[in-house]
Amino acid sequence: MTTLTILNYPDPRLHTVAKPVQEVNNAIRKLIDDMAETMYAAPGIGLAATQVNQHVQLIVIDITKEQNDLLVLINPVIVAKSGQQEYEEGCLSVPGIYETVTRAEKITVEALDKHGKKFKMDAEGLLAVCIQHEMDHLLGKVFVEYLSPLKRNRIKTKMLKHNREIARNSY
Ligand code: QAP
Ligand code: CO
Repeated sequence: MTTLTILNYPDPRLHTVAKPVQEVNNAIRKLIDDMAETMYAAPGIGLAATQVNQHVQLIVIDITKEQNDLLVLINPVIVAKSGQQEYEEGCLSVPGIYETVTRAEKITVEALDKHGKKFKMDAEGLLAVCIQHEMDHLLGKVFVEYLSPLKRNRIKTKMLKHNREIARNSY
């Protein structure tokens, strides 16, 4: 397995719209394994293919503390949603930044699993937040885009400085 490089906001590639997965083949299964390893190593609870510069509709999520319940969503579609909840979100592409975002409380999602088999699931609470956050990545949207322009610009400036530091340290 391989740990992949995660794109950092405001990298313009994070705004790429992902294409549907045509076939769940070995290349996709390898990408799933590498994304899971990358997420677990971070550690994080969710990662979209967009964040590792692979622009296909694929998400991995694991909200368990034990990191032993991987959820793979391929070509996910939200078919029902209800209610509202506020949650303080973070993102592996925006390290060190946590802000409150309002999203649906309950969702129903249809997707393909890692075997290419269609399934349907209900989610609420943190899992519902995480699925919505990761599906936004597939549309090229980062959670900071829900914030006011003032907050977003402060985060952008902070991240550009942070990214320069990283670049300088690896020089
Ligand atoms: C998305 O985020 C999420 O800033 C997944 O320094 C987050 O895994 C959905 C992380 C919260 C719902 C609620 C963030 C790791 C991980 C950081 C993550 C950091 C290190 C974020
Ligand atoms: Co994210």
